[in-house]
Amino acid sequence: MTSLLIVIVLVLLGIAIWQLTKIFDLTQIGTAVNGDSEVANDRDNNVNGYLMFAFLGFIYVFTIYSLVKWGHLALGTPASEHGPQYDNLMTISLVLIFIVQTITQFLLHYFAFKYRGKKGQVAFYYADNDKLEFVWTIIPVIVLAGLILYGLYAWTNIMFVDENKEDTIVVELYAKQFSWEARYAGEDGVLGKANVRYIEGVNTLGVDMSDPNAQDDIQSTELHLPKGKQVIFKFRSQDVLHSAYMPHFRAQMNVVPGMVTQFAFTPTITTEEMRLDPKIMDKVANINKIRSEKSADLIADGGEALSPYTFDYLLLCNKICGASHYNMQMKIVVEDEADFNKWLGEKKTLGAAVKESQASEAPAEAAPAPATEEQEAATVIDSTVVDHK
Ligand SMILES: [Cu+2]
Repeated sequence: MTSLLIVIVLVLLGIAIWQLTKIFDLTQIGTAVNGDSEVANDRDNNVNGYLMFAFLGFIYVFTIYSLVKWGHLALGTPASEHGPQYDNLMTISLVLIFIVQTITQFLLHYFAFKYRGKKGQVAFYYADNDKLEFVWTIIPVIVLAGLILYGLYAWTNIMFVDENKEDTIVVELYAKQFSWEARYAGEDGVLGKANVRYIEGVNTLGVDMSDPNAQDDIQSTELHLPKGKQVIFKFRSQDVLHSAYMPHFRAQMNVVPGMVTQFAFTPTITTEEMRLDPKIMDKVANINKIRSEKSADLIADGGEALSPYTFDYLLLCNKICGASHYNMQMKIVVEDEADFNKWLGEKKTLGAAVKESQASEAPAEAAPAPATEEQEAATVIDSTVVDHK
């Protein structure tokens, strides 16, 4: 320990002496006889001027290279009704940023080159120019105002939910560390009330079973959506802040504990149709190429080959919510309405599921009891709550 301290002291002493000699060197500026001082001369300025130009070229070339090399990683064909509008806003913003960046970077580096230091050249004093200031203020104002207005228009369009619109379905998405569950409102189109305090056994979403609207609700661990029908999502969280992210549908909404958030969209492309989309086919082929290369390595090591990947829509969590956040996802299946209805029809309603589990657990007990005081006091975070009787 002592020797380490001695070494540190010696190193610091060395740095101090080195710094002192530098200060001494600086005091000698201007007194050098041969002109070999630390002050930049014309040659240094020229080198820096041309380096500025080279850097400008580097920015342009790298931008183009990035677009060509990674451009295909963008999201691809939007699968919801509002998707194209969203993509349009994104494209307009990117094109504007691209134009402004190209021009301003050119000006910045060109002027740095043009007005590089020259021996005997003095800076020109130029106070201000009203006309010039007016132009470079008013142009960004107009462009930004236009962009913001268009953005607000698109946002209201996307976020507007016509609650009275017929032929919609209501789906609740319930987030918890680290999985999703879905609940369909059932025949009546109304979700039953819910609270974490009611979580018990098969009732994993804490639905209030004394609410008449809750009886026909249907729970699922896979999200099925009918093509061409507006889906109103209601988001709830059991524990921490999550974010429901459905990139193919250009949809994202925060999922906040203690409140219900909402988003609605109409899916326009079924899973089967999307699998035939050229961009998706390219992506799948690329992923499978990587997987087969990996499989070859695995087999060489005596392991098992990876199964080939097929495309599926996904619901992902987009807020870092804990250790397994990266794997918090749910498969989304978009299908024709008939298939969707068939799938939903085969599922048990929550009322039936709760009754069934109660019958098998405690045959003596009759109807589902509303939450008792004891249940209210139960730890809400623990979803493995079983029996409070
Ligand atoms: Cu999460």
